[in-house]
Amino acid sequence: MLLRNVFLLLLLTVAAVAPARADDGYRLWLKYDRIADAAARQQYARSAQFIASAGTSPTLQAASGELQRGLSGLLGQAVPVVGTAGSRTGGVVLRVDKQASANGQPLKSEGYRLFSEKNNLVITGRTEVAVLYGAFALLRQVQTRQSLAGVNFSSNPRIDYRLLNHWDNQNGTIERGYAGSSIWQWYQLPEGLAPRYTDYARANASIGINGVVINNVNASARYLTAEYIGKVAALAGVLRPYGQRVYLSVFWAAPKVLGGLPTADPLDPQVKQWWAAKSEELYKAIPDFGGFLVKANSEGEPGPQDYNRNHADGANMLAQSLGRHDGVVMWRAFVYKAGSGDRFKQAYEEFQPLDGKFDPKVLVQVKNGPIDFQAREPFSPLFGAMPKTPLVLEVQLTQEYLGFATHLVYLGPLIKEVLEADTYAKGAGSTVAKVVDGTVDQHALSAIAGVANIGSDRNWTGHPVGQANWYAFGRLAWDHTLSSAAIAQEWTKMTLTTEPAAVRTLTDMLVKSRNIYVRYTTPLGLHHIMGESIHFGPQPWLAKAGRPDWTAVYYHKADSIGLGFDRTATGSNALALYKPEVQKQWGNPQTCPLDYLLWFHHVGWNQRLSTGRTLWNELATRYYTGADSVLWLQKQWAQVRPQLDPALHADVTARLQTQRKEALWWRDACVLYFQTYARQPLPAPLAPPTRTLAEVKDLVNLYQLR
Ligand code: GCW
Repeated sequence: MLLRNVFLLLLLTVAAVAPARADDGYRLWLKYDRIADAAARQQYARSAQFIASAGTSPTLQAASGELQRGLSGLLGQAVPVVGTAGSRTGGVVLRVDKQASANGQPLKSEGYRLFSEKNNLVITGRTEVAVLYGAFALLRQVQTRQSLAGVNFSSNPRIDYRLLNHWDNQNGTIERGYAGSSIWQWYQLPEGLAPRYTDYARANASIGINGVVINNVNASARYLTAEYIGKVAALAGVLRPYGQRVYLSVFWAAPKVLGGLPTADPLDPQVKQWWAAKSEELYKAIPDFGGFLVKANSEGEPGPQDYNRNHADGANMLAQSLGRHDGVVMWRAFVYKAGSGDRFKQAYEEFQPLDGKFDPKVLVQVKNGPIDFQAREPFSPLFGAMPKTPLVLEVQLTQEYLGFATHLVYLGPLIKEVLEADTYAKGAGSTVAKVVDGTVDQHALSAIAGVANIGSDRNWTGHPVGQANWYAFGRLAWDHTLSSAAIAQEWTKMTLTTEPAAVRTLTDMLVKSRNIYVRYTTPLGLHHIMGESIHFGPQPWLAKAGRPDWTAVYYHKADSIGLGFDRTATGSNALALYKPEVQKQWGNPQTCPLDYLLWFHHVGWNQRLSTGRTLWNELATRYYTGADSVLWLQKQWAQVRPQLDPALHADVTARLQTQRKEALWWRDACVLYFQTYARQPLPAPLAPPTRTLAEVKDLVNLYQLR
């Protein structure tokens, strides 16, 4: 017995001094490793001697459980959960208070407030989920090493529906997924509930995500079968305590495929009835079911237009099928028809005329830019042009066009750029953020969606920095006024290190990474010049594809005179879709910001730009400096090695090597190809690529071998 105790004691001592196990990234930013600085630990411990939570509901248990796990880990000592504080002080008190307010205003149902009361730290909100969010806010405070003394702050979400869209297929694959296969294990559901689901829910709750569309917008009808509804209900049961509702992407022709009806015409009474019955069935199994996401008449998907109906006919019928239930329909505006002019304009042409025709339960979901998630796009002209319709902003977290899971690209700046873009819909300051959060047009509904970058990889996102994109999306969805740099710093401290110099270096890398990517792939407003089947590589010479607007030449329009797509009045005039103030900013090639230049103008090769260089020289310079900036990223990353987990550090080191190789590939492909039009040498001091255009083209051919 004695021996056993000694052995146990020994084991515990070893565990206490042993270095943390290799960091496999699974814990994401919810790392609760013991704070190294003993004085800091003691300081925090004084305010966290216990957690008082009288609630026994799953949500309150999730909140107190998370606090216990987090604080115990961070402080290196057990923090007990007690029922009520009683006369105790020096602890954290969870309190659901239907009257909770902050700064004289009632909190929103998900908003929380942290404040000190009788030497306790109170986390309050009007709902349990609000308290859960507050618990995560408190942990973030400690994880980022901010003081708890005299804490007094509150936070309300600015956007109501904050959703992840999974493009996950029923067979476990993920469309545009680069981090393994789907985390949903359909064959094990509904009986088998992987612990990973709970960790996923925790991660989402920690950043305020409150809805999950679990399947691909290119949807299978199978999710609407009784069998799958049971499976989805089981998942919903895991997510519910964490404040997340499930939604389904639906296959428009489901009434035919599953219901055996001869049509899927939204105005057909039988079709209406089929959907109404299906919604009823869903709500019976999932009382808080969120609703539907629909990709219709887009990229070959069926839709109401197959029956000469329009998007509003389809969306409204579906919204009405929800009946008295509290659900919504998010109808995607990602549409483009073959052969009808500039693709830039097509979503606008189809959707803008429908403004005012949608049911109040319908939101129209618009991608951030007019084409398709390119590394940089001007904001979609639909923002600011549909005042009567709540619009969902859709951004892509999975890096389909931003280097998959091998390129280090932090998307905070991209998302912020869109949110801050001014549509001038109701005068200056009508930013996309304010259109989306409903303040410009006083909408009752507001929503934002991020296409998830999550898969079965142990670290969830493949590239460790991909986690920062999931994180940043959630933080911005909650509060779009946060700065992308502040979020990067927060994530770095919670996930990688709190050592100040390393935090500075890493934050700087993250903040600059997206512009670096743009420079070596699509500088100056080039877009859609990636490979046909290899969206991470270059193929600017691509001239033939399934449709003209899937080629690269359609977009860059290189010729002997110059480069770029003229979208002014002398060209497609897509610019006219924007408000006059925006047209003024982008309409003149002399004053158009260089980031958008080739989006709107066909510019002569020898045209002098605001940098003092000619277009050709500036283009070449950007490709070269962009590719060389990857060397800078590598150098910065090497510097922080002592502060990071060795396995994680080595992982990113290898990915950066791939990134450098692929940046050179982009540089050489684009410079050599565009040079055949510019017909001039590279400006000094740039040295010509050591490979020929034919050799670079061959690289793509190899990717196309089966
Ligand atoms: O970017 C394109 C992708 C498709 C995707 C489509 C969409 C889900 O290449 O894979 O399909 O957008 O957003 O619907």
